Amino acid sequence: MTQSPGQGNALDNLLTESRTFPPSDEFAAQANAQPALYEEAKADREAFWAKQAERLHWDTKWDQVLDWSGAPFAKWFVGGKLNVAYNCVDRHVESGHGDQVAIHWEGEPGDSRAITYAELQREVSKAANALTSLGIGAEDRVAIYMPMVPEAIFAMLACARVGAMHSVVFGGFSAEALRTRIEDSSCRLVITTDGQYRRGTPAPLKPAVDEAVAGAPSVEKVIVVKRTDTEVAWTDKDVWWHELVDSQSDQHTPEAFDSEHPLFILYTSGTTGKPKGILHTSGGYLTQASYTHNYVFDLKPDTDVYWCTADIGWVTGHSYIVYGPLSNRVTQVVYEGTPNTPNEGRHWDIVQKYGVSIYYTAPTLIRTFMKWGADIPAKYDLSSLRVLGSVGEPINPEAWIWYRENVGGGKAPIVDTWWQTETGAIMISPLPGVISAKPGSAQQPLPGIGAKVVNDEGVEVPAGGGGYLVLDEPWPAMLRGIWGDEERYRDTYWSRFGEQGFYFAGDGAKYDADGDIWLLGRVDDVMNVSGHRISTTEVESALVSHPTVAEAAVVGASDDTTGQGIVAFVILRGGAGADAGGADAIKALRDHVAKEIGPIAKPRQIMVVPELPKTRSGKIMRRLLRDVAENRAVGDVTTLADSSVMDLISAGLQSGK
Ligand code: 6R9
Repeated sequence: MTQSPGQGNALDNLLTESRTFPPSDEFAAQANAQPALYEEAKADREAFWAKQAERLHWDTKWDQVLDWSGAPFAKWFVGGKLNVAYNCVDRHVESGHGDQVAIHWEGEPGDSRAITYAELQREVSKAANALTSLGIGAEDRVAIYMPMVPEAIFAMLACARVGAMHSVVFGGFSAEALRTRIEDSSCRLVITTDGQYRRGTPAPLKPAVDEAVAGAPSVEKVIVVKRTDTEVAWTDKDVWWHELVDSQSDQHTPEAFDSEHPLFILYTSGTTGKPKGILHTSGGYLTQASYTHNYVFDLKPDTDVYWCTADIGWVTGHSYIVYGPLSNRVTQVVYEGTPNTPNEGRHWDIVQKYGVSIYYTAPTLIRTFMKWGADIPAKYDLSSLRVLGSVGEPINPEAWIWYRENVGGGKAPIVDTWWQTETGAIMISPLPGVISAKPGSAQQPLPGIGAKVVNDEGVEVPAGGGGYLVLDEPWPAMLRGIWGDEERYRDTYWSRFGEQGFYFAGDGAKYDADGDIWLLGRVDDVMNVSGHRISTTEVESALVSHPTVAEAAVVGASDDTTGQGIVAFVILRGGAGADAGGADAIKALRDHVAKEIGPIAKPRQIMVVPELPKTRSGKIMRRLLRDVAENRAVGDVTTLADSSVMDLISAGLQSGK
């Protein structure tokens, strides 16, 4: 079901925002990005991207920048060969930066480790040798299910080094979610830890792997990193990381792979229950990750300390912790834990400790910091911060201003970066030092990127108009498909505006009077909870798999902290018993969803209803349920098969049933 774009009252406030924050002369003078970059890209897009690809080391140069003859399947830097891990590690050692810290790793309990590029090279080489010793090589799939420990990054780079594809599964996902992802891409190997620190206490992780692997026959081995020293059950597939990897040689010669060699699969929610395995390849992906990281964050590799707070289980962790930053020889902080352990000042303590100068996070966390109070960051020296970033969902102007004032000292430029798992790298964002920032707007496509807001017919809307966000030119880091499902790739992204050949992003958007782009949230049945994509169907399937539930409908309702909150409407089965709608039963349903998908998918609220509003063709009208969930008067009910259903629902909810 499609909502009309631009819905939602919180977003109306967004669009009345008119403040702008021009860059200081001082910042502009030293910025990596200059206004000419836009001109250059416009003059010759392919030449522009070829120039960006020169940022990398190629063993064999490409002979064609873009081959779009098989659209919508792109090939970038055709004929080129490179090794992605060599580009992120070895070449920095070879250029004399082996002693530079690549990763300041900060464990949640307070342990820490500084890893230089020379050490990173040794660790990745050992891990690559370990993979080879297990027979893992080009195009094999490796699932990585780990917390934010250094070995997670070593593992990703080791896969890239031997040409295997990693499929990182967020450590907060359930055993069942892990199993379906392992199965979908037939992973041969899983890399995990015994446990993970969560809010100050070790929680087991390996049991979920045991459960998943028991139902996933493709898995031959499981490598286990000892992190929490939690006792774990052992199977004959298991091998300790420290036993397997530590004994390997720290010398490894990287092989050059084709520019279009697959690099990774990352699963993301779509509009059906089954997550999509988004496929990314090597040369184009790394080019755009590197280019955007350099210009959007104004990275100065010799002096900056960069920190992206994402988890490697999400695309932001892939492109802006691992591939973009390391290809640019960053010095970065990687933090293992939660922002309020041991207290709500933990992030600011880390900024102060390492002198973080670039900080990239999500609006949901900024709003949480707001709730905790400005007095917390005020206790720390945050004067090292010079660029702030935001990603994952629209940032409301209040949060933007709070971020600028209380974290950025009233002067650090904020980059609001719009992109997706599918786009692989940032697509729309102001360039710091060039563009006057506008709170709440991602503003302009980056040089080299084509993005537009169009109406239902695919015609670009005028300034002030709203519609759908589309990408009208292929881009280097674009997905190369959905794993094992070519048809779904075409259907999901390329059929909506097939005639025009536009990529349909699934987001509503609007131009303001200046022609700047404002993102308005998803227009499909994908919710955005704390920046995480979760489909309504996924949660619905989890609910109806519980024996007491007959039918379920799920909507994303606006939420002050998490952007959207999951609200479920359920019809109970006839024989479910008198207590099935009681508090305990509701809790059991929430826990059931957590078990099926993961705690992030737990509904904020579950309402038991006698009926669901449906059209004559049987489609659930989520728009009406959203009205109920957001405490609004219920909108137009004329297309309902039975228009009295909404009265029934409202009456039932009022009487507390
Ligand atoms: C990188 C990432 C993608 C969806 C996207 C959109 C939303 C991301 C945004 C934003 C407004 C921003 N989104 N960044 N909306 N402003 N700056 O988040 O990837 O997890 O695939 O989510 O997130 O709705 O379509 P992913």
